[in-house]
Amino acid sequence: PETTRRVREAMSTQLTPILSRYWDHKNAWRLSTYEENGGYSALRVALERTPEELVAEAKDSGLRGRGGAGFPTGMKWGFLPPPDGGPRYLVVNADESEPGTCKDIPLLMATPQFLIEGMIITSYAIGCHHAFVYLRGEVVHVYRRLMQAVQEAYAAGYLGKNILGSGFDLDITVHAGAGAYICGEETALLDSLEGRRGQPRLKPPFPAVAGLYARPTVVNNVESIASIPPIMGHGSQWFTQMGTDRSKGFGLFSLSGHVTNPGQYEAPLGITLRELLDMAGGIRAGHELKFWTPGGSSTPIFTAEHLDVPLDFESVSAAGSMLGTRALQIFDETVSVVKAVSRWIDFYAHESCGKCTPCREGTYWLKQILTRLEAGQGLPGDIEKLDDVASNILGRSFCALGDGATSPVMSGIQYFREEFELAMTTPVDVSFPPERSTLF
Ligand code: L3W
Ligand code: SF4
Repeated sequence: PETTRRVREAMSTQLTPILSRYWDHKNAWRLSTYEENGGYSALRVALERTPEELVAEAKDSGLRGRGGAGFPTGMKWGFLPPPDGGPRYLVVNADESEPGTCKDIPLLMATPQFLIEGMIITSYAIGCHHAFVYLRGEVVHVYRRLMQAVQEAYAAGYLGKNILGSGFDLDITVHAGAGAYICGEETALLDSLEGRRGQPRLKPPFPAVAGLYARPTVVNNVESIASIPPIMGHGSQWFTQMGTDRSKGFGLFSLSGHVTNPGQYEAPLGITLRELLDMAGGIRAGHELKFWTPGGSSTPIFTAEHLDVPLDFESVSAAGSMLGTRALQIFDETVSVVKAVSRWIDFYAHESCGKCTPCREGTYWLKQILTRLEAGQGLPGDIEKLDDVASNILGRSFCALGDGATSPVMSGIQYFREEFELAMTTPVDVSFPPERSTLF
């Protein structure tokens, strides 16, 4: 009830939308539009404060990383060791690749100046003079848009030397990767940015201590950094009015699949799928919800019984999944769970970087078994073997990709075991009523 009350209050007082407030304006992405809507006023205020005050403000806001793990942003900034005269870096993770996740790229296309202003404030707070954006390699249009936005910010004096006469200098480099899901893992991202093959590093040391070029580095998600200007502009108390006790503020929820109006919906954390579906026109006409992911395919699936779970970090975990990136992929009754899980496992097997055995071998074993089941040619014990292989990947992999790959398999069997049993002997396309899926 407390969660619901806070969410409703924040929505009724129209605090949200914030980041997506003028996405539909003509030329929303231009610097002039951003300034007309109050852009860069937070930077002016921030530059008059001390870096320590800004780190404290970020901590007080309770902002937690919007890239999936939910680690407290201000705490991460506070982990940097004291300045030693050498460089320290901010790296923005824009390698958005988690299946179903589509919030950072729309944000970068529509209002990239939120990110740039957030990067300047964050860099000033942590003592960084060269910040990087690591962008997913496939999205050339986003790269162009971001480069234009960075150039506009330089021309207006928001980047470069002596920003707004403050004496603070900052350069931003935008780097496009080569299109590998693993490069969204922060240490693989850093290796890739340094020009190496993108594979995860052993942690610790965490990037805060030894990151880019072995220097102290803050790695934050696009949406986390884009949330900094509103927080610094309005103050941490404003931010904490939204959300729940331990999951403060607002976020972008991406609804895709069998929903009437798919898209990005900005709302306070703690909103439920039922409420989001109200905003998005419901499940497509004539159909009903069967299963959904709360945070992308790396998070265990939910079913219709989870429609009222508050979408905050704690409540989603308590219900057996993860909030992740708030990528809500919605599937109606026409979708075969076996087939959906099989497609996701194809993805993980393809994207496994190969560094550790459980994930490199295990994802292929999962793929082989699921391919047999899809064809109705299961071998005795295949369902148990799926569960066993997944259990042996989980907790034994070098990074979160391996663990994530087990989520759809284990949760799929947990909620829809009878579909896996039917697929042992009958091909999915034949066995699966009432009609062939439109999605897969
Ligand atoms: C200093 C310590 N820093 C932790 C930092 C750490 C990192 C952050 C979170 O995985 C999840 C994953 C996906 N001193 C620290 C410290 N840190 N302890 O905190 O770290 P961690 O290890 O909890 O998570 P991670 O490796 O960042 C991210 C899930 O998100 N996910 C998202 C996927 C999203 C994409 C995308 O397309 N955007 O790939 C979905 O569920 O499974 O569990 O910065 O350094 N003592
Ligand atoms: Fe690479 Fe997978 Fe191991 Fe991560 S879990 S290091 S992606 S092989």
